[in-house]
Amino acid sequence: MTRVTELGYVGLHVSDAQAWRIYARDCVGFEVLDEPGESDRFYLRMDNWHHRFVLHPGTQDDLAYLGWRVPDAESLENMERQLREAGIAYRVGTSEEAAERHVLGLLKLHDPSGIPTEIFYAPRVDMHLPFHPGRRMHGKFLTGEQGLGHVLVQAQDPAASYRFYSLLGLSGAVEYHLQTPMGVAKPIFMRCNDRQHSIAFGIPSEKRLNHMMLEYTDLNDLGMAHDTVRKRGIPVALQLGKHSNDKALTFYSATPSGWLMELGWGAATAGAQQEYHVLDVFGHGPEAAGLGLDVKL
Ligand code: MBD
Ligand code: FE
Repeated sequence: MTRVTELGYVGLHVSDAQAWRIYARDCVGFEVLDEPGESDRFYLRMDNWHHRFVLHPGTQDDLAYLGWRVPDAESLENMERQLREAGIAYRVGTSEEAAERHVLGLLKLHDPSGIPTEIFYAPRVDMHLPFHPGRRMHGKFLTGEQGLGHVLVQAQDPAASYRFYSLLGLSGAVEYHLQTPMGVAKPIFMRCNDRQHSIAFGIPSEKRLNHMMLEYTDLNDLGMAHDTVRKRGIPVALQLGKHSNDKALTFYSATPSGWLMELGWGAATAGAQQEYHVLDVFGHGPEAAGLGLDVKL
């Protein structure tokens, strides 16, 4: 079986590009990149990849696409066969579409909730343009073989999403039973490398994207992000706390698009055996309600 190896890139529709540029630089530490002749979009960098995020300014505020990496052209062909045999509709991206994403090849399809999904190989890595953070940083973003982070997305039918992402080569299970205003949620967490999870779903969400998680290698960078978010009065949905599954110290604050950014540090790598939890280790106390994560952690 061919498996995706990481969540490699993410596209976002954003309605307030200027707010995003400021937030990305000052709060998170992203490098903002503008390419000549591409006034309809801009990029966010976290490492030496050409980009990890593409922001498409417009009227919406939601996920535009998720990009999952496979090692090489042969793996992409094998993935194609895997999708065909499972009866999943997909399209081979044209060379123009590959160039648009700065990759050498890709497939385009949709997950069962309609989330545009791309499977690609060979991202452009700009070794001549080493990552230059938008604000001072003590360390780096934890990417590499663990991909850019994780997303919690909408799943109208979690069992169907589980089957879909399993077909892409991710594995996982229900890892929490959580109290929500709408009853007990049983979110599923799925992985494709050492990162404890690259995608999760099963918490009711209005937007395609509930939150995005990025991880710093140095606790001081999480502290600086937290200070900046607090100084600017950005709403915090869940205060600093430590998750029981990935053991990461994180907090969740609102992005200029309304969905949440989970910034973290210190996650453990994925264990071999499944377990589930009903509460977190400590913290993650609720603060600003109505941002999509009114769960008791
Ligand atoms: C996570 O990253 C998360 O977002 C939730 C809700 C629970 C455990 C880990
Ligand atoms: Fe998360």
